[in-house]
Amino acid sequence: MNRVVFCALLVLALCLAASYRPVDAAAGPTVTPAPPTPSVVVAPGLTATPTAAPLPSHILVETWVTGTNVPVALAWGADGYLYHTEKNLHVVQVRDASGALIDSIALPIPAADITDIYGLALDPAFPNQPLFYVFYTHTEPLSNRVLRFRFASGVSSDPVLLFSAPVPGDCLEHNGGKLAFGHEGALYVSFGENCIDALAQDMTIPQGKILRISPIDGSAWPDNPFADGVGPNDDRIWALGVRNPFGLTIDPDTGNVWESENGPGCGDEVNRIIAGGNYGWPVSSPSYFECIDPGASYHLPAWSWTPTIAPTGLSFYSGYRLRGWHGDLLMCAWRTGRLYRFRLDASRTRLVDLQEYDIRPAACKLDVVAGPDGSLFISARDEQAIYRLSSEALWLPLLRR
Ligand SMILES: [Ca+2]
Ligand SMILES: [Ca+2]
Repeated sequence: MNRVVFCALLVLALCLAASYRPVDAAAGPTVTPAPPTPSVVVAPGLTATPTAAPLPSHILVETWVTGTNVPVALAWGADGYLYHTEKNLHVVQVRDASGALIDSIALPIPAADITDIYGLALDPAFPNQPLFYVFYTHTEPLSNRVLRFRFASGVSSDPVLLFSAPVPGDCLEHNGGKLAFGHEGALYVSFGENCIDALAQDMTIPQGKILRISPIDGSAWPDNPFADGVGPNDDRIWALGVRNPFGLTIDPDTGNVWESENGPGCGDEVNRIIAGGNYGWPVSSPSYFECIDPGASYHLPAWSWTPTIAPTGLSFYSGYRLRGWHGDLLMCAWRTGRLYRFRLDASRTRLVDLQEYDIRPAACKLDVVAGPDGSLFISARDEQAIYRLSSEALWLPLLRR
């Protein structure tokens, strides 16, 4: 083989191994990728990061709120208010359509018991049922918890502890901690492995899992895939093998569950989570080969990244204000601050295209949700801001000419 042909083949091999790859998660465990050979293992560090495109010119980016304190989770209520957690302030903030802060909801437990608040969900019947669900880290005993409480007439009340899991080591990271309601009424919880890899495959504990519980009392949802009514396996488990799932959302069209998670230096993922699915961590990632060979026995990601981008908030865009975006899956990323927009196929089970947007000077680092008017609301930590992306009327630029 002459040198030119050899180089061409090597470049082709690197490109194939390193490129973004939408993977058919629906194919499941029957897909058996060929094990990598050493000649392509160098690929992870060479993966090209696609160039982010600017937003379409008719989309306006505004700083909606400044001076926030780690707004990890955003949720619009049907009452027209935005509710968001403040990770370090131990409250749920309430903002009106102008962004003005109109209330700060203290949880009905001692503030000294709270380290951080991560996830937030509003009851499906909100505001008729003014029930809030928060995922937070409790101080003593040190544990990750899901708390339901009522907030009405300016008063928080009726705390119900739906879930509590002791922190198994000394790592208070990889908590995940996002909450989402399924169409059947179950509460889904994305729970990280608290930095202990092996826990993600341990069926007796909830770490490293997607859980599906009753929002009434926190019990396992009756038809959970591993529910048998007895121990030692945890009947609340809906899916397993996840690392640090910092995004969780439900497709409003299908009820499908989607998750984003942070990989170990490679292999950041978006997954479509199905009942009983094993998403591989850490068994699929035991070595330097982890980003090349996800293994044959696990559900492959719907999308993956190397090098990592640290995916965070994830939600579907159900609005119409951003023309052509309806039904797309949106995501933020901690490392890049870009806005990620995925298109799905007709079955809405696969991601078939990704567009990355550079929205500077704004940043999409924590969460992204659509507001009631179809605008997008995006949060970032270091910038202490919530941004709004809305669509300028298409005829306005013509008027300005
Ligand atoms: Ca059991
Ligand atoms: Ca995985």
